[in-house]
Amino acid sequence: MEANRPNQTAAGDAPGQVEEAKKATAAAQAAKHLPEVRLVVLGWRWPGKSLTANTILGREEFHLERAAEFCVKRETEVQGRQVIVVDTPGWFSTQDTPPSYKQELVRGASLTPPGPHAFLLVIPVGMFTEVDRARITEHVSLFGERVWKHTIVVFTWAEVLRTISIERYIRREGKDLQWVLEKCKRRYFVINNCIFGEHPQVGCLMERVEKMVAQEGYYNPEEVEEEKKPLDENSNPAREGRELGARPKQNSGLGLSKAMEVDTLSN
Ligand SMILES: Nc1nc2c(ncn2[C@@H]2O[C@H](COP(=O)(O)OP(=O)(O)O)[C@@H](O)[C@H]2O)c(=O)[nH]1
Ligand SMILES: [Mg+2]
Repeated sequence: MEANRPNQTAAGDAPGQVEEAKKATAAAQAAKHLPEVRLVVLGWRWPGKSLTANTILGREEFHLERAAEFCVKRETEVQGRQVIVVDTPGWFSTQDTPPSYKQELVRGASLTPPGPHAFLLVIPVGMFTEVDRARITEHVSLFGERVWKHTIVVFTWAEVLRTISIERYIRREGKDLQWVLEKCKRRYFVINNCIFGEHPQVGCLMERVEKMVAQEGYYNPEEVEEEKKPLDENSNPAREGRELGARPKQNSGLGLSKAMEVDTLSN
């Protein structure tokens, strides 16, 4: 199985792509070996966020538990770099995420000052639906639109692909998954969570992060908060009225049926 396959999209079909490829090459050359790499792991529940975080750290630092409620930060030295990983509780695949969980998710980005170098959006290889795309958009957007510039999709459960290449899987899976990848400028990485300890895949992932940082810098949560402020202030006068208007909806049949939904695995 080819488990470790950093994004190498074919370039050269269109002038735009050539430019992109040139920029990527320049960034790769300029990419600096970061002495410290700060990562936040995102995704819905159970696709392998905690296990991926363990694979990266090369140690069993994070518990594999379905009911995680809080972000957990761990760090260790990996191949000459100090790597800090924040594991997040994740969102429910189909059920509404309670506001407290969303707050906790956002808090994850502030645990690695001055801000994460990368968000790793963990997606298990398998069926990817329109709902998955909507849930990802909803939750990733909690970090502001600019978060996409700092996000790499990390595919887990890649062993199920057997002989199918990841590129073919992405093509076959269709527009929803492709949309997510486009949002991340087609940055993706296939991790093999069956391999533990010394292995080139972690170094390759770190290089992918360094390349992205050379292109995009790191994610600064304070800047995002600043961006949000004027909106919050402007929306204050209307807030009370809107909340009142929204109240009956919370008791509607739809709200109830959603509240009764159980979290189901997406694949
Ligand atoms: N075979 C296989 N199992 C995985 C992989 N990633 C995660 N798992 C398993 O899936 C389950 C959920 O993983 P976990 O990391 O706790 O998911 P989280 O809720 O996203 O943190 C655990 O039993 C893991 O051992 C993978 O890439 N391959
Ligand atoms: Mg977990």
